[in-house]
Amino acid sequence: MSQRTIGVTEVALRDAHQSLMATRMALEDMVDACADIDAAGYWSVECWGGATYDSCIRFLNEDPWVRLRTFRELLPNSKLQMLLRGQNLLGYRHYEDDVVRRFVDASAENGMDVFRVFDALNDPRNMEVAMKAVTATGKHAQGTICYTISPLHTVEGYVKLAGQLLDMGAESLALKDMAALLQPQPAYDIIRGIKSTYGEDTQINVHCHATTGVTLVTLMKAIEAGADVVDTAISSMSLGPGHNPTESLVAMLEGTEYTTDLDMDRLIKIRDHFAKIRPKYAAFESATLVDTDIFSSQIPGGMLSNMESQLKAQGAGDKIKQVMEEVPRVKADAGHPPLVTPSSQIVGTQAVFNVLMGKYKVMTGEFADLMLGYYGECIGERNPEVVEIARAQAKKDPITVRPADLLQPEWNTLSTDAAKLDGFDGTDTDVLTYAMFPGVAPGFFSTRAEGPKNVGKTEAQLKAEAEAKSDSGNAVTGPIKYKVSMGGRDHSVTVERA
Ligand code: PYR
Repeated sequence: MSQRTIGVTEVALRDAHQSLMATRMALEDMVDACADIDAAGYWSVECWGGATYDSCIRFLNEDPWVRLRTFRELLPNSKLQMLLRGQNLLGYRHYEDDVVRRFVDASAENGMDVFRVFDALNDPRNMEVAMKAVTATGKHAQGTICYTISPLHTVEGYVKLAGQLLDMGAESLALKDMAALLQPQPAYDIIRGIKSTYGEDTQINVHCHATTGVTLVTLMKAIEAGADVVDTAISSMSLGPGHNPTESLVAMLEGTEYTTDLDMDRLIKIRDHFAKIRPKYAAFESATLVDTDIFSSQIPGGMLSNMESQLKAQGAGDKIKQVMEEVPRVKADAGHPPLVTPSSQIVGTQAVFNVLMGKYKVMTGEFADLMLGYYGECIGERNPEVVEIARAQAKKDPITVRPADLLQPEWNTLSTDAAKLDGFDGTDTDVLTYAMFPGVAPGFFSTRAEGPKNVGKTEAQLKAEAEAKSDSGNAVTGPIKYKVSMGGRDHSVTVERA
């Protein structure tokens, strides 16, 4: 039987720890796995972008560019892959085009190969500059379709979006299912639709999270429909709000017309490495394993835990169910955007405000911007009444132009402001760090010389905890009976904890 080889992107070094442990994994906990990852036969290794940049400077005192260069050095035979939020780069607002181009150029120069470019609203105008910049560097520009479900989202709509991404020069397409909403049949239909419309050689990469429990089957159907590459995480870094296990994919394809080029001996070594590392970060893990409520609430796992902590901070932990019901309503008012950074935070926070303070009584600045078009266009019309409230609160008019068209050149000002900061190293990459995180960068620059901080537990701490646990396992918890002999007579005494 001739077999088609399915490429695999390993996400352990980026999205797996972003989804499972709040992006806290330090570089030093990844380096020892790199030789095996490099030799395992992956199509690409996702290792940078998404929330890792923010986490590096905010929590880990790590220079993200050093992280990228280290991966480049340790993974010489691999294509390095990143997740880029289109015009938002790795931050949460739109940047002016020159800043976008400089960021892409610097990433390519520092070793990035595959740029998965997405926009939270699926607005192609917010991806175009980044995609063209990637193509200009000669690197791989991957255009992304963020998958969501709503009365307006159809297979035909996704196929049309794929065409727009191909027209702007996408070398491949990613079907990105960040909330594990992509069921097997729609995956099959979308991929067949794209391949039959634009050619069977249109490369499609499929990214699914595992949270709803259905998506290993989705990957199988996607492969049957012609998907070329799928994303998985090594088993010790998989499942829950994360991704499907790499070794399970390999096993699933046995006896079929499909195979992978992966070397199982290497996979086992990678698995064993992360099995040792993962417990260090247990404090950051969410308890979610499988959650099928996501099909109705559409709230991805990461967003749910954010909302829970927002509510608890307001002493309203009991309101979570109301908020979960409010999210789809707010999403509909906003024109049905997919829920992914930053739209997930914007919609989620507004839903919390609506439940706590009354419907749109208080609107966040970001939600007002979303309603007024400052993040781009959504598939659906925005609720005109809510647009009016946004206009009144934000004192701004709605726009229909590409949001970045309204921005003035900002590189010179950013460079001048960054140069005033203690610890600024004079590089363009430091200016980019300041551009994306002006609130966090000054603190990071001033402490950078102290070196990276590992926020996971040490091996000694884990050992002490395990010992304490096994001691408490031996400890007696229930009442104990003693035989006491007094004056030649035996008495039975029961001693119980007070
Ligand atoms: C991010 O933007 O960080 C995602 O993982 C979607």
